[in-house]
Amino acid sequence: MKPNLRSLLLCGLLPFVGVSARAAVAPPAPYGPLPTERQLQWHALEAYAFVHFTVNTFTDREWGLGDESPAVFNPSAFDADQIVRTAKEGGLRGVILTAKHHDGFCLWPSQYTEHSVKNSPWKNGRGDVVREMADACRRAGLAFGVYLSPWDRNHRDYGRPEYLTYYRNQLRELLTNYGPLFTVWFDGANGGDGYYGGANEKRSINNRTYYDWPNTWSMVRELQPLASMFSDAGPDFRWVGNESGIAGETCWATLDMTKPMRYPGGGSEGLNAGERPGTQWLPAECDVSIRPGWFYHASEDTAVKSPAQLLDIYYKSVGRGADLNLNLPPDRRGVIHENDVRSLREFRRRLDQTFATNLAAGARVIASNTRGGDVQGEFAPARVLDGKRDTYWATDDAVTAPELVVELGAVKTFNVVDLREYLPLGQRVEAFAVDAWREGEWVTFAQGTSIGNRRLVRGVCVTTDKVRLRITAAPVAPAIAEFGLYAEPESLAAPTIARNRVGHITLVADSAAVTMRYTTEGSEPTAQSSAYTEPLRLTRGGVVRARSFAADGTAGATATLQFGATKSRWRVLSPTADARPKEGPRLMIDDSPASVWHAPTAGPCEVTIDLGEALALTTLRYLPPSDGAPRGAVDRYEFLASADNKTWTSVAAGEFANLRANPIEQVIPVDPPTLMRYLRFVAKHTLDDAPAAIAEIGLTAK
Ligand code: FUL
Repeated sequence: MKPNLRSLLLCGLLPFVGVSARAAVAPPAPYGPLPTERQLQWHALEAYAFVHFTVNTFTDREWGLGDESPAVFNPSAFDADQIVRTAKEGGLRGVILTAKHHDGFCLWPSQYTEHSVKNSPWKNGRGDVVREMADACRRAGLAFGVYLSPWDRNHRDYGRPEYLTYYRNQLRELLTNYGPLFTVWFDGANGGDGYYGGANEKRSINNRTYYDWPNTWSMVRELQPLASMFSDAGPDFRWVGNESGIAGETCWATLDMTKPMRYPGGGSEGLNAGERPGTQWLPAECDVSIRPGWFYHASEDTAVKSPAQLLDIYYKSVGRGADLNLNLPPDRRGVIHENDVRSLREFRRRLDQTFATNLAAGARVIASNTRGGDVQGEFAPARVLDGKRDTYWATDDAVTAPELVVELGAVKTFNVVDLREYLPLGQRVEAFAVDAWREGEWVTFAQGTSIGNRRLVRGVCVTTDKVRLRITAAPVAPAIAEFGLYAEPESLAAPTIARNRVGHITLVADSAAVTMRYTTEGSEPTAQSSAYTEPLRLTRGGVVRARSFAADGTAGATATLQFGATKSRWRVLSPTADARPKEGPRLMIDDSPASVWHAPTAGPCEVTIDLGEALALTTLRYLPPSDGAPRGAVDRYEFLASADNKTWTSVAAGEFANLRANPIEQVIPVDPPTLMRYLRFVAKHTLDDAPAAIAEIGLTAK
């Protein structure tokens, strides 16, 4: 029987009349910087979609130059409902559309420029992608937001004060004509050169001062008070410092805004982990594309992230207290490609299965301390199991390292722990551990640091009937809103695909009891695909997709490996090895992304490679250094080909875009395939004017 006020009085435990065990206990005082109402709404979304769509979709670029004709924008079957439905079925709660990317082309008929959908053949110039997407979101019950690139490579006034008036006029159109926006996304990229109304020159601006952000932000506040604004440094949520979707293992929702680089475009230092205690609540957003690039490229149809990769990203973004902004780029039809739809659907199915049942629901929770001693009251331990993020268990002010024992009532098996703090009181917990009761003692199976909006710890399966949460470091009494235990559905692991230097590919499964089946043309392996019996010999590059099938026909997850032609017969003819043997030119063809060749001096440089045989090239590849600081990454290039190492023909030339934020392998399709024996790569310019750096040069051939 639970003790009530009367029994306590009778036992003499409450010695004097007038003191009530149910007397209201004050909540804990807030700690550190606190979220605004607007930010709390943003946190509640957790995951939403980015939609990158513009002329780049039709020119096969990542950054348009600004000189594209509006005539190239002509989706054959644009379907806003399909795009929004795909996002919704993927569990994403909003959509942010690139209303204008760096190329300056506007997806709505802005009255301030001719460079928009009104001059494209799509819907005879009467179309409005922003309107259709906003309406589709409303119909589907998803939040809608816009990306309006500050950098505009089309506009003649870019770099001058007049451009700001233009930018704000456009922003006003978006803020006033398309209903409520949940976010306005301000990109920090400012690359320099562009078309600029025909000037074709480099324009440098001072990121800190040029845009006069405070006045633009106040316009957004006035016209869309609930919209949260993104930039590298807020004002409402911050960049996570990479475009791979991964927040720091420790990720604070706070940042020190007194540091001099805290302005949009001011650099990524400190953004991945945040800063504690910080001066402002400025949580991280993990923006990442479901494909290698932000815009649709047919050449990436086989490089769509797998459900397993998407899950990993989810656990490392949403599961570390950040929001996930997952890019789904429409293709040239104007819909999300079947491969992306399939992957996203399976990702969601697995997440839904995992989080359908909280295995701790209905458990008995016993805390080492409860605020005011009232274990049934407002701050009761059981609040962590009520499924509400606005109720919480709290302790007395002096108790900063409490424990919570969760008696499950039966033996259960799980591999995911889910925690939330009560955000209106600030980010309070600095470290925690979770133990399982096993054979008469506590065994720690999960540990972590920051919690914030949500912390998911995903590990090996644990089987027990009793779990203990320990707050191991906190400057003040914790306020824990939710606690959950979940089991991911079991599935056959994807085979491991490996390739050796001469191009032999092996598949390895977790268990001998399965049959591995594979494809080499990009399609999903099915029960009819070839069974793996011996190493595959694919020396010209391509894609292998493999999947395990159990005896009963159940299929597991698919593994995908993209690779270029083998380089075992290649030789770098020039430059010849210099005085730095360890840093020799062979590093650019050693198939090791981590070893990078750096040119000895700054300025343009050329490398010539003998491929050992004539090959019919289908793609050319450049991998920049990808170790965080892409020093020397080549941003303007040319590839030339020769049959005899004497007469050279240019095969491809242009810009490698967005390498600072997303230093991934650059793949250039060669169409029609070109036969060549010798390959020359010219590094015409680097991002930072440092000597050119090449991690790998590669290709695929027919
Ligand atoms: C970057 C841009 O330069 C990319 O093109 C993309 O829009 C990404 C989300 O932000 O800074």
